[in-house]
Amino acid sequence: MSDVKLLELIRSPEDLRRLPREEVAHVAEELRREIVDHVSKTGGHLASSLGAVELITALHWVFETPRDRLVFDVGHQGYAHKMLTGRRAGFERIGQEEGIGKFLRRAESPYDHFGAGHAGTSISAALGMARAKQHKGEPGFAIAVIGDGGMTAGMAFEALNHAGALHQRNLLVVLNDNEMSISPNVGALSSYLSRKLSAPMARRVKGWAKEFLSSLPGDMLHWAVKAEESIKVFFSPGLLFEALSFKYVGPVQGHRMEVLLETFENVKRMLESGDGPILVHAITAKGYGYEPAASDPVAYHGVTAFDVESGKMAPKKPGPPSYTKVFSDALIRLAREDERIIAITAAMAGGTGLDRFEREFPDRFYDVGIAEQHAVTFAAGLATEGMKPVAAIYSTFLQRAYDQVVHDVCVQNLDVTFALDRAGVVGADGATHQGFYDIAYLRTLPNMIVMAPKDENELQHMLKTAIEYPGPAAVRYPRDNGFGVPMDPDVKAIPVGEAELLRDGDHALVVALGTVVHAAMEAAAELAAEGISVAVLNARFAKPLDAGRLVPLARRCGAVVCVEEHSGMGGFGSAVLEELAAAGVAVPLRILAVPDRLVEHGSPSKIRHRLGLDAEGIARAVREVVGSR
Ligand SMILES: Cc1ncc(C[n+]2csc(CCOP(=O)(O)OP(=O)(O)O)c2C)c(N)n1
Repeated sequence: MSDVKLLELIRSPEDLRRLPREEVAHVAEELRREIVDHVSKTGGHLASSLGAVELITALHWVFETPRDRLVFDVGHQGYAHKMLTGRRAGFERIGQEEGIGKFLRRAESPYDHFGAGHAGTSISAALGMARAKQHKGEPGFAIAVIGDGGMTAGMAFEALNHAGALHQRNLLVVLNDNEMSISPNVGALSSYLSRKLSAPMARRVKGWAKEFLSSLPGDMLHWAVKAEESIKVFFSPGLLFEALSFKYVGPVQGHRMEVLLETFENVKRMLESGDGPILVHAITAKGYGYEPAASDPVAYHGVTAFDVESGKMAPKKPGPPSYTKVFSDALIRLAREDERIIAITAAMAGGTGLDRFEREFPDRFYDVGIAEQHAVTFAAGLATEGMKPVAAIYSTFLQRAYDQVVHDVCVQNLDVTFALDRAGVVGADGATHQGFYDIAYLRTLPNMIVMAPKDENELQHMLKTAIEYPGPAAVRYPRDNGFGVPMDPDVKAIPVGEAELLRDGDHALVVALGTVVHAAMEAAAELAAEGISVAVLNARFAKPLDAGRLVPLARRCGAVVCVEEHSGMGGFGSAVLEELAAAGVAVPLRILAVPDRLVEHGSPSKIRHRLGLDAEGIARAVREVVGSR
């Protein structure tokens, strides 16, 4: 067990602020040890949280939280914040039922001023708070802590632009720059911020440049001023922010507590005298202070339980491949045959399995940064030129690019494939990451087709179907391992809109979409033993529906249960209802889906059980619907 003398005294940031300055660094050390200790048992976001320990501790010590609003981008780096704000005990069950969340949530603590999970929101939210304080005439500041990855989100720039225009004097942005997103950060901004030249060296070079310039003859003055400016641009990452009307402070060493305390104290004084908005550029290292995480921050971004001594995580249990892996294998195969296929990710190369595609086709792979909106319109642009872009974006993150899907892809009927990983229950990541809305937000769009495979074998066929389909097509699949079904050696497109009758029956029809088809088959077998004969239709497509199969089956069976791992409102079951109503089929019908409330973190199987999305729940619904006739 780690040695936590000081942390025992800290129930809130007020307790931290009572400690003398020279103790603050020790608090950070204890926090770091405790984070490693806890996460080694539960899993969680390790490298990012370790990289932000000093920043968080220093901010809480210098600023008057919660009067001063601390807003974290994503919130995955905020474990030290959780520990300093009375949630140390909660780490025993982080990400599990009844435990604290992996991200920050307003419901969890009065110190969590803004919940998140998705990147790029912190500056906008903090600006709103800073502005509200100004409207209400209240003292204090709003502070956004954002990573260099988060800063690649367009929204972050929209907020900087607005804050600069407002000259928001009570706003502080802390840029936690570790040159990493989940993978190494990408983009021109990242290169611009990168500190290949250390600050002292930049100063030396600037000094040298000044001397040189002052020795030039007078008629070259104009040139000299311009040259001096361009040297500044070249060596100071601050000019970008200064152009947006922020005062730039940095770069500062983000793990040296004395440096941070002094910097934030100065910055606080500047804010008090109306000098905001200010951006502090802190240079940090992901995984800092724990060797295994520091040397492999990609692997230690999100970890399962591990051994502290060796850093080793438990080896993956042998078993069927994940849907993610099946997707990337299938895409690589298809790309070998079709040079037009281009793969796009928004900062999730590892998560979507596209890192493997990149290894084989580096020139046909794009990581655009945390920029889902751009990813979609970039794909649309590629499609106008006859390429076959595949945008692999988690169901939850595609929400951000809704208008791009509508306006840029669907309205122009462009040939873009959307591979929606993490569709359905996500488990420990909780409400912000559940993939419960994609069918609803996609099936309403003209030209779009939407499908979900019943197993990993069907996923490869669906990917081919989507890529061959000449318009927008989406395939949704879960964060899971497959069932271990045999994989067909030949990948073949499925006729668009064709469902598959897996089992015939007379008393009820279960229409299922996606991997819940397996639970539906189990339920049907169980019900057969009770004398209830159930037909199971694997819908395959949420749009277009196979009305030719669905309508006569529903009419004959006289009772229907629809099953999907998605919100019941506007989802697949709703689509079935619409179709049956249009055909004049009025039979008892139940939609088994996610109800109209948030589903927080927890184990996926328990969540599915609670929602009735397993064989037991399906059998229960069938009995009810048959009994209600
Ligand atoms: C909109 C959105 N897309 C993708 C993600 C997945 N994601 C979580 S953390 C992260 C990297 C964030 O990098 P950075 O902001 O630099 O923080 P660091 O982990 O490096 O401290 C990404 C891409 C997300 N949370 N939100």
